[in-house]
Amino acid sequence: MSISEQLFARAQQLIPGGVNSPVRAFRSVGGAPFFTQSANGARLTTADGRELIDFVCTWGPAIHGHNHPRIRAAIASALERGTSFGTPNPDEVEMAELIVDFFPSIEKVRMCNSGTEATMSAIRLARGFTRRDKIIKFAGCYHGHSDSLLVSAGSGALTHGNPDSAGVPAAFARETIVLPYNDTAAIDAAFAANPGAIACVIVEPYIGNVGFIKPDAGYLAHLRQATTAHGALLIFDEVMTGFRLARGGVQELEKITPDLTTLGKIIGGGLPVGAFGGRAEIMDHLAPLGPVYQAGTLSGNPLAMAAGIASLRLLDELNPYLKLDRLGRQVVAAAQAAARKKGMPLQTPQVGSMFSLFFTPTPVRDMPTALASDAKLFGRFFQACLDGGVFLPPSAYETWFLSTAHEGEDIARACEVVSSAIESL
Ligand code: KE4
Repeated sequence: MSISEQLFARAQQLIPGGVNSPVRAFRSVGGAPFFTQSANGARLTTADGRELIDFVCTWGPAIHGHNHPRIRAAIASALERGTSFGTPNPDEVEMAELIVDFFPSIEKVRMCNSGTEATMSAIRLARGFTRRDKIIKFAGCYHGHSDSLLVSAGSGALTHGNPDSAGVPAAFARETIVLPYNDTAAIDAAFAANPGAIACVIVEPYIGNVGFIKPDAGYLAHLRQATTAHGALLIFDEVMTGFRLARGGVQELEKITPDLTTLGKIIGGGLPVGAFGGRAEIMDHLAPLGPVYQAGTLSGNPLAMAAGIASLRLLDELNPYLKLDRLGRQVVAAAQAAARKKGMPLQTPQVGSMFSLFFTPTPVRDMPTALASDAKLFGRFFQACLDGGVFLPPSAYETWFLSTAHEGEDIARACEVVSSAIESL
């Protein structure tokens, strides 16, 4: 047995499914997951010493590649001063100043420990601010695993065929209206049917959790107009896209100003983090100023703040967005060329360092068209890439990520592997 297999056997005795997050279990692509011993740049090294070019990038945080020396040094320096204080610390202020600078729509921000906490808290804040109970989300969007949002969710929930998780009381689910993405009539009808009852609309402005899906032209502007007209808050969940697709996320690319934004991943430099922010008049409803309670023992943790500050400062120094887009285009071009040679239908939606491959002739614009793609064929493609030394997200319904560290031999090698994997199907 390999070391990963031995570890997985032990893990399955003690951890449900042997993993601490379901999508890591490889259940939808087959085979057993490898265990990672270390990570550097664009590569993971498995417990058995195998090097893999990584297109998961720890699901988004590693935009500068793994174990970047500047981020490592920042954590090491912070570690000299201790790990957690339970009081405000200077880096929390610097992180807040950076987030407000990167996202002009954010006047005030609250740190927390995960994207789930960020979206759960933003929803509660929207309900407290508007004094309304219903929320709107979109089929396939994944905003973490809080009860109100685990309804028709994407990512691991969709991957494992339980987009409506067990354990969510019907009373909770009833307050969540789920609409099709990219359907303006549906949003208008929902507001008409629920006058004065909808607290907010939460959306992944570019979806990353059904695979990568872009909004139709004008769709986000329609969400903005409809929420304003009906007194509901517009929440952009930019946990994935924030800092990754542009300095100011999708709201900068699309020039749409949401009322609240949720963030995570990159702002922790790989350590546990989440954040939510928006207009001061809304944020000031949060305790200790206002009636909406929200808290966290490790919120603003000094190690996570140091890592995140280093990550954000690097973004400003490097301004990597054009390079990341070029690298993303390189991979999808290689995949399309290989598919064309085989006469195989392939959709490859891509913006910057986020993209997906859907094996389907139909352009993917929502959850149904994503589900119409051939997930079994993706599983075979995933295994062929892994055999070639390239690790993709282990699901047909996830976004691929790449980092500045992929530039050079790694991206060239990855394009070869992806192309030959498609040819082998
Ligand atoms: P976390 O609670 O996992 O930190 O963040 C939840 C979340 C919220 N919003 C968006 C847009 C997200 O993509 C996520 C988490 N993303 C998944 C990847 N599809 C995390 C991977 C996992 O669940 O293991």
